Amino acid sequence: MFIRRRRSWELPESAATPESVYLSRRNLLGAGVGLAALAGLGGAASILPADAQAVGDPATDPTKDLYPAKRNDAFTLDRPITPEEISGNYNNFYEFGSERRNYQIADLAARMPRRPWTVKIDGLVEQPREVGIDDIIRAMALEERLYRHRCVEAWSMAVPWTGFPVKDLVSWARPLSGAKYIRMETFVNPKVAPAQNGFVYPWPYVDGLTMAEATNDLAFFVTGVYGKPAPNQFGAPLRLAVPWKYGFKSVKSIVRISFVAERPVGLWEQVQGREYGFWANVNPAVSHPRWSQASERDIGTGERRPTLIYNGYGEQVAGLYKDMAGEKLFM
Ligand SMILES: Nc1nc2c(c(=O)[nH]1)N[C@H]1C(S)=C(S)[C@@H](COP(=O)(O)O)O[C@H]1N2
Ligand SMILES: [Mo]
Repeated sequence: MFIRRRRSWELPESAATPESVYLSRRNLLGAGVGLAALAGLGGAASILPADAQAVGDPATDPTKDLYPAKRNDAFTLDRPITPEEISGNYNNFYEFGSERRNYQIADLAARMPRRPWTVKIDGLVEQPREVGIDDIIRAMALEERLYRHRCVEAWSMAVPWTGFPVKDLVSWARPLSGAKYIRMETFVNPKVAPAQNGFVYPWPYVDGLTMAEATNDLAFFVTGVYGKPAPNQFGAPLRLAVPWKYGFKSVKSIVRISFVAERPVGLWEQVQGREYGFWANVNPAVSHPRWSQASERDIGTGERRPTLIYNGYGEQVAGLYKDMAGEKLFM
C-alpha cells in the first residue's frame, strides 16, 4: 500500500510546474481537444505486450556481467548515499507522467522494453551510424562514481552511478572539427510512455552540452546504478549525468547523440525559456524566478543543506566558464 503525503519540502517542486504548461493544458481541455489524449494515460498497461515486465527487467539485462564495476575513488561525497528505495521512487521522467516523484513513474517505466535498443550517432562525425547499446557499453570501460545530483526544484540526492566518461564516447564517435555541441535525445514511443500521447510537451526530450563540457572528465554516461544495470526509471539503458548542472540537463534513455554546430534548445528551454536555459549551472546565489536556490532538501536524509556553487564541483568545471560574460550561466 502506498499512501502519498505531501510534505512541506515538496512545495518548491510543485511550484516548479511551468504555469504556461498548465494553462495550455487547461485550454486544450476547455476546447475538448486534450480528452482523447488524456484517455490514453490510464490505458497504458493494456497496450503493452504481455511480457512487457520481463523486457523491462534489469535482471535480464545482457550486460549484467559487467557489474559491479570498480569504484573510481577520485569522486567522493560529503553526504550519505541516498538509499535506492528513496531515489528509485522519486524520479522525474515526464514521458511517464508529470505526477512525478512517486511510485507510479517507476512502475510505468518498468514496462519500457530495454532491448532491442540502438543509439544513432550522427551530425558532424566522420561516419554517422546506428549502434546497438550493448556494443557501445562493451566498447567502454565501466566504472562507478559517487555523484551528487541537484534538481532545479531544490531537492538533491547522492547516487553511485556506473558508466563511462562522455569524452570516451566522443573520441569513439570521431566528431569533425565543426562540431561545437553534443545534442542528446530520448526515445519517442507513446505506446510505452503514456504522456507522449499528450500535447503538453514537445517530445522528444532533448538537451545538450558544449564540446568542452562534454569532454570534461565529470560528464558521465550512466548505464547502471547501485552496482547493477540501471532500473528503467533512472533512464536505462543510457542516461547522462552532469552533476554540476541542474538535473534537467541529464537526459534519460538516450536514442540519439548528434554532434552539431548550433546550440541545441532543450525541452525545458522550449517550454519555458525564461526559467530554464542552456547552461543551467547550479548556483545558490541565483534564484529561480519563482523560488530560492540557496538551499536544497536531501531526499535521503530529509535534511536541508546549503547549495554549493557548481553543486560542489567548481574545482573541476569553473574554468569552463571563464570569459563568458553575457551568458546566463546559472539558469
Ligand atoms: N527523458 C527525460 N530525461 C530527464 C527527465 C525527463 O523528464 N525525461 N527529467 C530530468 C530531471 S528534471 C531530473 S531532476 C533528472 C531526474 O533523474 P532521476 O529520476 O534519476 O533522479 O532526470 C532528467 N532527465
Ligand atoms: Mo529536475
